[in-house]
Amino acid sequence: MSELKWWQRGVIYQIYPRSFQDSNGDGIGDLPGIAARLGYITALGADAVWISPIYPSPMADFGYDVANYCDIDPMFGTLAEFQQLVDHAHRLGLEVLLDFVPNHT
Ligand SMILES: [Ca+2]
Repeated sequence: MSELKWWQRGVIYQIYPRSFQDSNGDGIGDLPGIAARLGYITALGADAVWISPIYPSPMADFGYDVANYCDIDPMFGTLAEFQQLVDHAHRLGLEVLLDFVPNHT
């Protein structure tokens, strides 16, 4: 059992950002909202969070139609806010997974 990697034995909590937690009152969940709830997710016993697509997108398919894998859609926040989220997660001992849509095929 101890030879297994964290992703082989861990509990992964998947987050759909749009409906998870809005932090700025626009009605759309965002990265600061996720960051604000990481302690709660840790308390549930999760080892990692898996965040559904947060990349820039024309949103014809609610973010799964990714336009750029190297940035954050403004409705969810900024790259700086994403880095803050990752840093906060790591301080809590949480791993962070991002959705790579071609894996869905
Ligand atoms: Ca928002």
